[in-house]
Amino acid sequence: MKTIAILNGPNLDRLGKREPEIYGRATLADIEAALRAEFGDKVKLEFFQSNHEGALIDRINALADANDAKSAAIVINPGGFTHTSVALRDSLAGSSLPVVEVHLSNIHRREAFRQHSYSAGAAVGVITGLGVEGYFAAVRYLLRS
Ligand code: DHK
Repeated sequence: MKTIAILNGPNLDRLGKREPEIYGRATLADIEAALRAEFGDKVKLEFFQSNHEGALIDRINALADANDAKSAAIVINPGGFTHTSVALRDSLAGSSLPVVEVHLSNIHRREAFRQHSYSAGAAVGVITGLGVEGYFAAVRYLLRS
């Protein structure tokens, strides 16, 4: 069975409480439960959230060392690291795994500093602004590809 790692970056541990008018009211636990209910019988889902850049990179690198592109894929919402982290981008690009980047909000409708993503260049595609549905669409795509 294929493994899809759902990685979430800084401050996404506070989903549901943090600026709900932007990020919605669903918590990360709600999202995990809904994804497991929908896809749990089709794919091995692994969830990981960290507020630390290095911890996310360690997780991506471990996933890459343990798998190839046929057996694993990544869905990542890098949070604020989207707009700052060359190191995270390098880790994703170097993993050789298919990556879909997800943002709950539409980063292109927001502040100018959010409109550039370092990590997007390492992704097959980016889903931005569809809220929780973005995670579902990403997993669905990776399952079919
Ligand atoms: C989440 C964050 O934490 C922000 O730093 C990004 C992204 C947008 C989101 O929309 O999910 O700029």
